[in-house]
Amino acid sequence: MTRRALITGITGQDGAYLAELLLAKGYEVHGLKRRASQFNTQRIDHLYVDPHTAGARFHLHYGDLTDATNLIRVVQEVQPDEIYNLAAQSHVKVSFDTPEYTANADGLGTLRLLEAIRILKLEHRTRFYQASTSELYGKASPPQNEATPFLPQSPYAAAKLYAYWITRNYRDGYGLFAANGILFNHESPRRGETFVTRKITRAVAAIELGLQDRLYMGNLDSLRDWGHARDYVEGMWRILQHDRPDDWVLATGEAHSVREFVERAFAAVGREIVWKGRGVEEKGIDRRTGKLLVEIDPRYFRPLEVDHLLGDPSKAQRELGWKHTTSFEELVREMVLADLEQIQREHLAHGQLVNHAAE
Ligand code: NDP
Ligand code: GDR
Repeated sequence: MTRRALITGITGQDGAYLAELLLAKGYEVHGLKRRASQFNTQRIDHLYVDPHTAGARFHLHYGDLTDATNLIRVVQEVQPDEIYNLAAQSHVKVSFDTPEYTANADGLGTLRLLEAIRILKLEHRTRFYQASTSELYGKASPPQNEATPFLPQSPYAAAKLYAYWITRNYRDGYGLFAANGILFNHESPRRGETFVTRKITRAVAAIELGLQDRLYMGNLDSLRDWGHARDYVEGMWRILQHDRPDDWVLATGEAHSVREFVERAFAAVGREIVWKGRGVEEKGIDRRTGKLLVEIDPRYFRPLEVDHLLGDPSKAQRELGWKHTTSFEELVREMVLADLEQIQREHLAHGQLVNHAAE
């Protein structure tokens, strides 16, 4: 029997990698996508198959985590063996501007899906994965593992804390196979452009191509445990294949500062950054040319910051046989090279459009 998965957040970074993985494993993949005024399926367009094609195994459904009746209908239609709840307002800084919406989508949205499973009496059929996060640890001292107490530092993390606990409650109270993956930061060339890694790699590529002068940054000193998203979606799948539902940390076990990410990204195009000044006056200068490349803009600081995340993935290594395969250095390099290629392509396409207009 073909296994059926429903992925919420399929149009996001992780949703796209997970859909690829599950299709390669022979699953029928259903995804929830939001209606938008412009196409929002760029990350999964290569997976699209005309639904009229015989044997099509990839299907999209309109939906939103804030709309319970719609979620019940989609879950009823799909009758999934596995649900991966990846949909979320996932930007920590934006959650300070939209705290109520973030709580609704990220917190209550999880409850709505769990209730859909219960209402439809799918408790013994459908396994549920919740995209929990290292942001739950907030101010907790590193290294963080499954036993570390949570100290959330943002509306995003507080909403995800509710989602974490409601997932556990449904597991313990109703016998659902409901698991939390507590994932540390994971990135890729498909990362959203306002997260720090992608913002840096796009800027480095644009500066290298002479299309941008400078990169404006927030806090350079926070430390993150960064891995590659492709490795982490493999971990999500393993979490739902385990013989019992549980909570799992996926991380690399290595932390690097934002500053180091900036240095490595510029190093990937052969530039060395020297730092001058302190605090908001700090500047990153190109050692060879003396050009100012990095400045601080306080608008990127957050009302609360998470200083040091460093995961201990030993439980997942031991019991799931999961380990990251991409190093920090490889990740930064892959992202910079991908952005060089993408920006060149975009620029060329734009240039061609201009030429057509002139004809
Ligand atoms: P993205 O921001 O790239 O993707 C989020 C997805 O959620 C998009 O498909 C988005 O749709 C969708 N979405 C947002 N709001 C709603 C809503 N109200 N209803 C339905 N869909 C919605 O996130 P990632 O892929 O990076 O992360 C996946 C999940 O894992 C998220 O829950 C995130 O919080 C969590 N996480 C991420 C980590 C990371 O480092 N990447 C680490 C730990 C946890 P649209 O495309 O229309 O915007
Ligand atoms: P994070 O990711 O908050 O860890 O959440 P983000 O890349 O936004 O920030 C990482 C760190 O970089 C600092 N920073 C900046 N961040 C952004 N976005 N833009 C800047 O200009 C900038 N300058 C410095 C931040 O202050 C922070 O310390 C991500 C998301 O994917 C969440 O959904 C997920 O749960 C966690 O990772 C694990």
